[in-house]
Amino acid sequence: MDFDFIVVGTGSVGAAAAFHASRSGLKVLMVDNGHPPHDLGSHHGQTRLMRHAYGEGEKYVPTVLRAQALWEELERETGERIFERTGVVNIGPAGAAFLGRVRASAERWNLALQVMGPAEVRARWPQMTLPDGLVALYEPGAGVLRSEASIRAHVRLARDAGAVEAFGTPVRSVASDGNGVTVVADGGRWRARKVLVSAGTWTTTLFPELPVTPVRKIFTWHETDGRYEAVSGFPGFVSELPSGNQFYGFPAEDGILKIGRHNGGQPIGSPDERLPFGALDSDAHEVSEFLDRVLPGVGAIRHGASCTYDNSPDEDFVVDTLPGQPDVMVVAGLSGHGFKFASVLGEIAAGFAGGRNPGFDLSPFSLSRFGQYGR
Ligand code: PYC
Repeated sequence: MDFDFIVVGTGSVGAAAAFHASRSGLKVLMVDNGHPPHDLGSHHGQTRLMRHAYGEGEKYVPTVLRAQALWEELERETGERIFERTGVVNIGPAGAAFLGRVRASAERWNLALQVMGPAEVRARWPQMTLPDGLVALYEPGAGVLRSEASIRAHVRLARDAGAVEAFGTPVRSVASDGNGVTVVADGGRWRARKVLVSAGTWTTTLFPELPVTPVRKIFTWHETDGRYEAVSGFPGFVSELPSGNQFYGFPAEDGILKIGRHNGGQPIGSPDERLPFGALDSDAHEVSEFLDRVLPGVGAIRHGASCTYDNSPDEDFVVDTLPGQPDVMVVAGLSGHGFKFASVLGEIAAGFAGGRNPGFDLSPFSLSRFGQYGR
């Protein structure tokens, strides 16, 4: 056997998995199509939101709290800026299911959450206008993660702990035979006891039968007048408008505010079908509805980028072994809200490699919830 553990896709989850596994003494190979961090997948663009009172469901809260602790450990160990507690405000129609789940998560897990109406929002953030019928749930313990910085840190620490790398190396197949797993790549063929496939859109290239749809998404950076920075108390935000469209964004940095639309986008069949920002006429107007209605003082687009969401049918994660291949774990379908979990998903994958119990209920993330994958 060449390795105890091969990580196929060393992005957000893979880099964390390689770090935890190599720290636990396993012989680890990190493989990636590019040279992580890079802008080929879903982790570029500097920042991601960290939320704990989780609108996608209470089932995520135990793992997200562990993820928070691990991000803070990474920050302490490296001295890098990984997490900033800016607070995040959840905005939506008063009866929205997402907000109901934010409240339920906060209540069940005793997380600080402030309920705010339009007048309180305007008093606290005069830059923000809450359209009629919308309410805000502000989570002061939430904030912003630095995505590329954290991947760089995990890869470096994994290397320091002995992990080796095959970057710039597209993987062509991953197959288990009962005695181990063979990974075949351009320029390499290796055997390992266990493999993690955390390759984002490339996961569907390797395993097209998985219930994951890659979607091209864009986000844009906008000029502001300096009132939208975290130092001025401006928070991260996620929002659903009465139209049903969902948006997210970050406090400005150096006067530039990043924002994206969470729903919509263009389904793509493979990573190279993802067109760059500006290729579609609609790119320039993607977030206009939100800016016009909620942040009317934010200015023109300075620049934009495209990235990929890998959506599962229910937009919940897939964290499971492959049917008939119990030594191959797949983390997929992160559906645009997974980055914040990368630290804990990496720890869980390293536990899988080391034969340890995950310590979390992963049944909501099983493949068997999609009938054809039942075993
Ligand atoms: O995880 O908060 C999030 C998020 C929302 C949109 C994109 N990511």
